[in-house]
Amino acid sequence: MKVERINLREIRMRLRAPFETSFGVTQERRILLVEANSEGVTGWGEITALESPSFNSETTETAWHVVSDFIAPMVVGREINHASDVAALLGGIRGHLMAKAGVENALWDVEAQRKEIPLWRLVGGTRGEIACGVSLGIRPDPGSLAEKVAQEVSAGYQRIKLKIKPGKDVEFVAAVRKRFPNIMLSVDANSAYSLYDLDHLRQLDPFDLLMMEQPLAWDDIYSHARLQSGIRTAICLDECINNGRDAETAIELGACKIINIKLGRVGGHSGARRVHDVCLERGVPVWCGGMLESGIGRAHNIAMSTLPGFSLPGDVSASSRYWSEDIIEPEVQVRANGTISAPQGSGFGFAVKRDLIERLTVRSEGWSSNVTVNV
Ligand code: OSB
Ligand code: MG
Repeated sequence: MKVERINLREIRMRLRAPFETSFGVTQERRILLVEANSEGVTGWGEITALESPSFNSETTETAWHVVSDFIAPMVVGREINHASDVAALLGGIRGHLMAKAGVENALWDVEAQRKEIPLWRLVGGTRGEIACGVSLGIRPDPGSLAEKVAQEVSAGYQRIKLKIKPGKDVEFVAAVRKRFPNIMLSVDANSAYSLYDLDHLRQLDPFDLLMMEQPLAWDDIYSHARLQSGIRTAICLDECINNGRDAETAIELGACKIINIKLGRVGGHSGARRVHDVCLERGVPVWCGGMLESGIGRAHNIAMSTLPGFSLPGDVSASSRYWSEDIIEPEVQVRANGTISAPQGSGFGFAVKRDLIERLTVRSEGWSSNVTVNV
């Protein structure tokens, strides 16, 4: 397929409620959307970088820069056989995996539409429905957190994840576990602890958590291996895993027992597939992480979650948990049993609400074969 045009835009979307993690509070998302055109077909991708470099080193602004000045000029006008070739094409750009993923995933959507098959089939998916969990932000007190958990459990979600940080951890987990002795429960610290906290983190062992996600530094696999050998709770790595090699390293060192795959963090569907394959071969369960995506990123997450190794519920939940109105239709809905069915249409399988997207757009730039168009 010839990549005739790439369009990059920034939209602003306000979350229905502020979301607090150990690194800060998010309410207003600045999301970059990538639109790719090839021979009459339009595909969409989302860049999942946050507004600040607090999850990983990318931001909305660095992604804008790298797509504008490097990725778009390398891709536009190219004839590519498969979206899976894009990663190699962009191999000279170090890092910036979220920026790359937005572009690569838009081309996956194009390729699936051209082949008139669902994206989830094109990426190698085998599951007709995926299992869903929720990620709950830090709350002021254990009681209100337990209330929120009650609401999500009755909505059918199969796994509840609690964000934690020092001072808002053991007591909060204890309150939730006391009220819900049998739910699948996990915690996510987003790198808020160090190895000095080993004895403290061990206090979470009695609560029968499915996992403890990324307790230590975002770029430190080795220390997670030291921690894992001292606690019973399974460690799940998120921030640390950027490619298949990282997954191999982490598994071989015993740094984790579970891995969370985020499309942006690993550079798109081809990178996700590699991490997935490494884990599947070694019997390590994976699940789909979330970055407070709009419907476009969510649709890609659903496609990825149909791969055979995604045996645990992901952070892929209903559009209405995040947005008063999502940018795709139908919006992503979760059934009463906590599942989402893989869409049957071609491409990522949802219609894009172009008018709404235009209204939410704050800046936009396009590249056509040999010309830059400012719009
Ligand atoms: O670490 O999984 C994370 C949100 C923003 C940044 C990092 C993370 C998260 C979440 C929310 O946990 C997942 C979601 O519901 O999209
Ligand atoms: Mg996480």
